[in-house]
Amino acid sequence: MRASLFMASALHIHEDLAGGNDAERARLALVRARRAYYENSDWALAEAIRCHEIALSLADAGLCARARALQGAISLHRGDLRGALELALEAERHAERTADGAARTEVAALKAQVCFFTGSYGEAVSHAELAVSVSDTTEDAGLQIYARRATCMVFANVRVRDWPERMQELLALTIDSGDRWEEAISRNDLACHMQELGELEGAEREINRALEVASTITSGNRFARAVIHSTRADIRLLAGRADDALADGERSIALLTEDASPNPYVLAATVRAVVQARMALGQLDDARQAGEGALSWLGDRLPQTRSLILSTLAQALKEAGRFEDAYNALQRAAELEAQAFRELSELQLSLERATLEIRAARHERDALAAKAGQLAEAHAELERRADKLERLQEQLRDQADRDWLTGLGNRRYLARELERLTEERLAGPLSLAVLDLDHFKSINDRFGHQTGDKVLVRIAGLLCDALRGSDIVVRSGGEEFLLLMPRTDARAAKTCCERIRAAIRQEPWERIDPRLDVTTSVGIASADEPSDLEALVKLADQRLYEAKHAGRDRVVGGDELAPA
Ligand code: GH3
Ligand code: MG
Ligand code: MG
Repeated sequence: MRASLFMASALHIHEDLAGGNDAERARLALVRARRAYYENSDWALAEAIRCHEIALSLADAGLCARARALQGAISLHRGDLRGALELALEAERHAERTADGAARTEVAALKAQVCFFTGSYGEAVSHAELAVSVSDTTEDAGLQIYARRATCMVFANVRVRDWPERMQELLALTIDSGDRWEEAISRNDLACHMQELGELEGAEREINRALEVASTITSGNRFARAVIHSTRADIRLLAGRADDALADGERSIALLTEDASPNPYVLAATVRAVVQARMALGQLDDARQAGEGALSWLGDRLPQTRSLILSTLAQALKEAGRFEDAYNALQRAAELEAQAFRELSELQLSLERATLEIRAARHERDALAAKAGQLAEAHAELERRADKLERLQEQLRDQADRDWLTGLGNRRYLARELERLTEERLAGPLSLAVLDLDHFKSINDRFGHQTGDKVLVRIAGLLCDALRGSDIVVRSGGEEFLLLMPRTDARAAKTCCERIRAAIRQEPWERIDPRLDVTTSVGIASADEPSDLEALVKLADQRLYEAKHAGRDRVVGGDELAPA
């Protein structure tokens, strides 16, 4: 009946998976399997394996980690600690490569349990805390409950200070979420806690509520009921109600063994309760039979659990006066303890070795990342410096191209501009004027060199004001300037230069000195399609010379292309 019910739900899931995104569907399937594995571990295991294959084909590290973690949890549930450990380590390696909160939670929860079972309690608690805190960074209430459920037994057994509060918190979460299976198990855990505190009445009340809640679940409650009956058997044993305890224990065993691979920890604890109950009832042979039955069922698995059953049996035999049998049972128990110890040490060693390897890999990865960061920083610094150098170079070039007194371009600048204009082969006419102040030597002589400088600065200002943006003006020598006027024919150049000559003549020089007068001579050379700019400069120079000879304060040239 139950098997067919689960098969139906499995089919249902497969139908769901028919459309939509593969990874998303696998994640959904994993969540369902995670919820169901206590009650139907065969189906959940098959789902986990299937999802792992999908994860591999999608190369999805987060999904790989989750599928392996679920397989590990199921292995643990079935008592296969070694298998669980290997799966946990594989899952952890996958989880290293992902920020997936669910994957990190599930892997940490599994590692907490594995560490606990192998006796690494400190590690167990830190993984458990990690699982809970990572689950809390997600919005997933189911995951938060899962993290707490899986780590509950770690906190409780290690006896962390706040474990009773943690248990209450988990119960409240399960009630909020409306998940009755989880609520029933939480009440069971609470009842265990009360029993340990010796509050047997409260424990009985809580365990009865747990059973009530579990009974209302319509699909998949066999394991939950088995656990609850097992707990109630212990409570009733302590309360001196051996009859009731025996009934609960037998009920629990019947429910557990309906499963082909029952949880051996729960089974062994229940067998122990049954043995003790039968002893209390004076049914020594039945007690012994129950114990031996469980031992043969366990075979060579779980030596520690078998040792527990044997020491319970030894107690019973001793009380019955069968000292030799009691001694033999204790002897076997001691051997099993030693074997369990060896196995655990070996597992602990491989766990620690793997943890070290993972840490080393993480360290290496961090070191690489740090190195990459340093390189990027150095690279950025180099770029910043290169930029600065370039700016500096620009400034220097600019300074080298400029006349310090007037701020105009200098000869170097002129040479570059001439070269550029030659290369660009500008279409249209071009005019060039050479301008030289008249009798400047005598200005210096009469008014002083500083006044001469002021005149030069003012002349530069006048020239800039008179020219267009596309014109170029440079100070080509002491009191000599050169004007380059692209797309300007001779006539326009002449007009412009006459305007400049007049502006210089009319400038209120008395502002510098009341007796000061400044005039200028200009030579112009123009060409329609200039090819030899050097020749044009030479021609303008010649005309300047002519202007000087003709009496100064005049413009010569600018007639080449003038209309007749
Ligand atoms: P001309 O009309 O024939 O051009 O006569 P000029 O006196 O202007 O020509 P000349 O070449 O004999 O003298 C130019 C003078 O310009 C000589 C030099 O002292 C002066 N001079 C050159 N550079 C500067 C400068 O930066 N500042 C000052 N104050 N004077 C300068
Ligand atoms: Mg001169
Ligand atoms: Mg001069």
